[in-house]
Amino acid sequence: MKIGIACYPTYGGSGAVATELGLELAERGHEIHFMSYAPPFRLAGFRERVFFHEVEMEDYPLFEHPPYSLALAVAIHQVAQDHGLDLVHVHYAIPHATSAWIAGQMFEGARRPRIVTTLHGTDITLLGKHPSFRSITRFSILRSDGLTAVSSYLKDETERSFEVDGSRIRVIPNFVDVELYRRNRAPCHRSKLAPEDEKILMHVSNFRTVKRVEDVVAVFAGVNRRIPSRLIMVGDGPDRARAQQRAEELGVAESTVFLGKHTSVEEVLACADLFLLPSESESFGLAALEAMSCGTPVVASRVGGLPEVVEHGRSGYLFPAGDLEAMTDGAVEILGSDERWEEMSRGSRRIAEERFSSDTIVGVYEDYYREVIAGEVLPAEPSSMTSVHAHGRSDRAANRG
Ligand code: GMT
Repeated sequence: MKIGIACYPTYGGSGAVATELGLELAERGHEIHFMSYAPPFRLAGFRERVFFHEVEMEDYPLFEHPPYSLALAVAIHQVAQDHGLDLVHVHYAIPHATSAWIAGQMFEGARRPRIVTTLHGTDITLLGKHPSFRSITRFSILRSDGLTAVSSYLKDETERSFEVDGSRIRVIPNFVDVELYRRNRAPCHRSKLAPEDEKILMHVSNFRTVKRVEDVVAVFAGVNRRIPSRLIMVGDGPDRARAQQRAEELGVAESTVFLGKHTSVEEVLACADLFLLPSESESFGLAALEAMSCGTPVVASRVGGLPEVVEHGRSGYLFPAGDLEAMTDGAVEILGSDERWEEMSRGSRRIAEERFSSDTIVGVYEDYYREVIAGEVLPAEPSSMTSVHAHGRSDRAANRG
């Protein structure tokens, strides 16, 4: 298949999933065309059958905010025409699903590529609900030929808040390359991150408010009072300064390292003894899965899709968001006993291998694409739109040419 992928290039889960998916699909013989305003952060080195198309935007003094959504629509239309794309897969609904729909309209009845939208999280749970985006988000996702969500939680949320018929949303969970994300990797950086007698706690994110990075520091401070340890903070974003300030206030600044953005997180995750993800909301928690694949147990919030990834008592512990005392006690329990840690580490790895391996999940995406291209997947239109639905379907049939 010839597949276009539109995603955010910045440090974040949706761009990471889009890129890993594209690269895995290229390995399987598909031709992949990434489209974004910059190369996605995990897209490095030469890969056969992989192309990147930078979305060009004219900087004109009239624009306070250049209309990226329109430029992306033009890019999708152009790349689809030039390369004969079978399908365009957009990651994160805003604005990608809308741009893809506009691009589809630009074919004016000629054969157009099918459009698949994957919902990742705040495109539904936060940003998508905002009055300035809700109607266009709903409209655009309803017009995608295929619609997926990264967890059952996110599917239910979409159904509830956007009145989308849930049976039309396919849950395809995020995945991990279990060969790349594993414990005993060479070279091992552990000795460079912490002295041998200290446990390593780690957090990876884009440091947005929803990640509660100050809680990461507070839980670490509690652990540090009881167990010699070090906190490695990977990533960057708006709340980094607050986390640094909290580390000063709690007297753990010297034991806390802010590594900044890292494109090969597998190298550092493999050194961690515990992963902390105390988020306010999390539709999946890709970073937790990547840690688990490295045999690193997780202490996280029991929110959103996290219980679908982290099994409480088997791969770590889940507690209500903000319950710092429980998180600290859970972390100390895991780190305080080698036997308990080994058990949880094995459990984490096994869950990643058995349920979330890229070998399995990428195949699920391939099958789904084939269903969408064959017209076997119904678009996610609700029954209240029946007449539009019937009209839309005949248009689509004509478009298939
Ligand atoms: O929704 C976001 O905040 C952005 C997105 C991203 O690009 O980082 O994160 C979401 O997508 C990830 C990949 O599917 C999920 O692992 C994250 O849980 C999800 N973030 C939230 O739901 C807050």
